[in-house]
Amino acid sequence: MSVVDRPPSSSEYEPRFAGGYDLTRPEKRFVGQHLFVAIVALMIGSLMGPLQSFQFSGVDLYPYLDPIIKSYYQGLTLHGVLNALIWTTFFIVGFTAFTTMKGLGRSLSHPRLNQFGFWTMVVGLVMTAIPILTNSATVLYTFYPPLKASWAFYLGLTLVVVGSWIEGWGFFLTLRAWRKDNRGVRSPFIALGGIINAAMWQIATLGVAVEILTMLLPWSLGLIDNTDPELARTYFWFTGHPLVYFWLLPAYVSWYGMLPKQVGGKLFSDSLARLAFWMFLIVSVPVGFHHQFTDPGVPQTWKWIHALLTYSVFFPSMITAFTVIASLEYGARKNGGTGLIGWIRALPWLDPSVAAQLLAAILFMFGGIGGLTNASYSLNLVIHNTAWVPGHFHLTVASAVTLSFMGISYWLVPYLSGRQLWSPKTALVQAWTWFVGMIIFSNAMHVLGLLGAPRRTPLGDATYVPEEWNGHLLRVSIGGGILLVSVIMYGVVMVKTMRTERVAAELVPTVPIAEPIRSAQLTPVWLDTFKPWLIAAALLLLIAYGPQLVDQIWNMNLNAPGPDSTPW
Ligand code: HAS
Repeated sequence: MSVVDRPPSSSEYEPRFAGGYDLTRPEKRFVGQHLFVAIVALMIGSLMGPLQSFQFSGVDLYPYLDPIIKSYYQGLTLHGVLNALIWTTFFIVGFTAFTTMKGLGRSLSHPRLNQFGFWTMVVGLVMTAIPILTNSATVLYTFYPPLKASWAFYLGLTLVVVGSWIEGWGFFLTLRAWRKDNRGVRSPFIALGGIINAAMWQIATLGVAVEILTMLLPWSLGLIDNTDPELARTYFWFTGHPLVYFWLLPAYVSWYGMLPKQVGGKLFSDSLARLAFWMFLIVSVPVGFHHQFTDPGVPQTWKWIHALLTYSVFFPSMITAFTVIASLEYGARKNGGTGLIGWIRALPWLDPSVAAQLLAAILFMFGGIGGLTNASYSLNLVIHNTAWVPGHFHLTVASAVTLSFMGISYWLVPYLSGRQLWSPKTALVQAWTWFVGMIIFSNAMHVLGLLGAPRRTPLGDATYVPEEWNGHLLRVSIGGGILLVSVIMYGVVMVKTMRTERVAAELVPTVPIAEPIRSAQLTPVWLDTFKPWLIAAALLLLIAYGPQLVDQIWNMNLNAPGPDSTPW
């Protein structure tokens, strides 16, 4: 049997990669700082998740956490903010700094600007965390008014966003400098993909920036007495839906631009990869009303337009499914894989980084199908505000994204730290336990949603629940328990990796960068140019949001006072 006939065993695990520019020690440290904050946030936030899931089957551990965590909702806020907002944002910005430098083969053009952005994010994180921990910001990660938080929570989140903008400017300036020196050359995909995501983020976060600065911050400071919950929700979902693609696109950078190399193949189509990213830039934002199908203040026509646009954001994911699977198949067949689907076995399943990302993508197929269900107005009326919705987003942000980021960190952390991954076998088991735990958890949540169980509710406290819920509530707890074990394993692998001795440079994993099958130079120029796509994004946004925003702002109804005061 030749070496290519079988996947490598976990002891042979060694990520494959292209050479090129090696980041300097300070640059590696800078990226590593982002990852450090991200992983610490994930670990703390993730401890809260299983507590909620145990609560569902009546095992209430919250009283044991008093006085740190006083209620289910404080725990849920910590879970949502740390996992959905902080782990993701810090990992994404750090990873984008990495792909910008590695992809363009040069240092950041304005490193001080990026450092300033990073520390702004850190200060924002601390400001956000203090009121959550002191129970003065128990408003969940969507912070809808009239729930009111301390002003520090809103200001802190604003700083996290502003810091990520500043880092984004650093990435644009670096790309601009690279383009000046490389006229006529197509921008390397991994750098461009990350920077398109940063551009989309700058547009997307305008909604939440206006919401906080014009409404929530002055309100929490006592400068205005009331808010308009409907307008606040419109601003929030202007940002809230593209937020999910801000989470997803870095995983796509890896699936398109790195994973094919890890499986021994090439990127099937550079053009399709770029097309998918540009499509996300234009259609990610004007879909927010699909979160507001049941809001009385939004006319049906606008809900219909946004539902239609939501189906258009489905296409770049279908392009991704096609191109990534084709790239994987190309690699697997090169490794001796045969058969219509038999080639799947020839993928290097024992490489924990590859396995984590493949499992993440498989779960995403189901998360995507659930997303399309949500987007249908009629079906949404059945599942809105039920346990189905957390079922959906645990397959997407907590699987497609989080499990991919874990997989990426299995080569990235060793590369940055100059060490080897500690116990690839444990890392492999971690990826599989996440996969199994998430299937049990999410499936139970989806079913509970269809049976009418509400989301964001400590169901274990109900004195009566329909009998048919009971088995599923238990499955939620079992899934949550497996996920807890898995996240602890992830933490152990990361800590132990950082505690191993540094190894000689040639033993350190290098960066997997996939070459396209057909030279990127043959990709049309319009797939490498920001201008037409930014204009299209602005126009579509104006059409899809302009009239409704003008109407809602014009008829602003500041009628929700919220609680009298906040503790500080
Ligand atoms: Fe969603 C609610 C619609 C995608 C996250 N979503 C949420 C919430 C979150 C979230 C957090 O229309 C809750 C917000 C809250 O707290 O209220 N979502 C969609 C649609 C998509 C979608 C149409 N969502 C995501 C992603 C998320 C995310 C991605 C995070 C990262 N979502 C909704 C709607 C709601 C909603 C409504 C509101 C519900 C309500 O009423 O409250 C689409 O983008 C999905 C398209 C994706 C696909 C899957 C393509 C598959 C791929 C994998 C290929 C496989 C490979 C593996 C490569 C069609 C690309 C091969 C493996 C081998 C071994 C060969």
